[in-house]
Amino acid sequence: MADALTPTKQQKFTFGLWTVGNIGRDPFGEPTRQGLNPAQIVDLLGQCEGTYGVNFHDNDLIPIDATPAQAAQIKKDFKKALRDNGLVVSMATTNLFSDPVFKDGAFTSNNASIRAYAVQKCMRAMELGAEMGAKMFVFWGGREGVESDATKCPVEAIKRFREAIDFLCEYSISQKFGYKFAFEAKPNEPRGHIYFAVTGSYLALIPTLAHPEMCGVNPEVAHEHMAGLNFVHQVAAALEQKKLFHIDLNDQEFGRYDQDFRFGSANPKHAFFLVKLLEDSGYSGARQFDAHAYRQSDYEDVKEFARGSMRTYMILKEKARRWNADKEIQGLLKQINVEEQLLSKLVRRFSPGNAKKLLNTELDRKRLAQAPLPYEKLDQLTMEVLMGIR
Ligand code: GCO
Ligand code: MN
Ligand code: MN
Repeated sequence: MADALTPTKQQKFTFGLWTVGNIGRDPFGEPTRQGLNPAQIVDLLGQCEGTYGVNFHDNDLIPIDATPAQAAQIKKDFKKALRDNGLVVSMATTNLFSDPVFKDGAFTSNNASIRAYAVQKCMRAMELGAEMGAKMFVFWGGREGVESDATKCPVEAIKRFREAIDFLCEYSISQKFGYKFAFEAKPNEPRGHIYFAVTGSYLALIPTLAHPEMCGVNPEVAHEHMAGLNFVHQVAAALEQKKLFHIDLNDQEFGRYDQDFRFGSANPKHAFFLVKLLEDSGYSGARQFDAHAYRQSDYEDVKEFARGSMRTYMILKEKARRWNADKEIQGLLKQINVEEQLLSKLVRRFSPGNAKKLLNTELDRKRLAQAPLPYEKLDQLTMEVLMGIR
């Protein structure tokens, strides 16, 4: 029976072909699951109620060395599976990291021909994505980095990256693809050091691009946690600049390798504040689960992974609703947000008159420091909402 915890299309929950299609390979071990083809992955997602869409890297759909006839057949089967399962393609991206040609980067490679090949590969991936209906294009520069700074100039790398993106923005406009670009940061893995290590790096780059209006970010929980950061604050920075175009939801223990755990499974408290932020802000983009099931899982369990990702989001959404409706919590929020109309007006905008008035205002720091801040109580009530007894 549908209730507040039943995932709906309204949340735009999506999965990459590479997520539920992950075969359980890791740097130390062989695959533990048989590979599924793209149409089979779409069928699997179709069995997970509430899924809205599916995303892909060019080569998740069409292998890099497929013949034109093979490509045509794969696309046909994939489109049929999308129709049969009522799913859309909400985002597309380019694999600029798997092939050996990208071993030292794509847009930032030291080799001009490799940089040109990377741009060309993106142009083709954009066309493929557009054919499938995607309007969002993600850039994750997995190989854009170094192991040693002896090997590449980090300033030059930024310039090369910008040049590629400016070119591709123009290409999208000229082809009328209607794409928005979303940049995804990660501090390391698979490179020792990756450029544009955190979402803030891209937020700083975007205003320097030729088409900043087309460009935003695709922050991922695990990536900012790998950098030891508070993910919620990174997302808030993007939201505040109207640059949250897409989001990758998963989870990650701090200080570990890139774990890609099921959303909310490692840090439910952070996940709660994230969902609350997304819901309170009215974020309307896709919510992609960029994670994969444990290596031990079979495909039945992979479905549980996908369903669990959406269900956890819905549960946290319901918790956020409860938190917002909780009278005691709201009372505390009122108490800690001390309003002072005249002073707020004074500091809202500089003028010589306001500056003078402010300098002449008596503000008693000892009295101000005494205002109570019952944050222990507020956090405990939050935890009680989260732990399910409130
Ligand atoms: C990772 C990344 C990728 C990207 C994907 C889409 O750590 O492997 O998160 O999964 O999200 O390449 O850009
Ligand atoms: Mn990742
Ligand atoms: Mn990701």
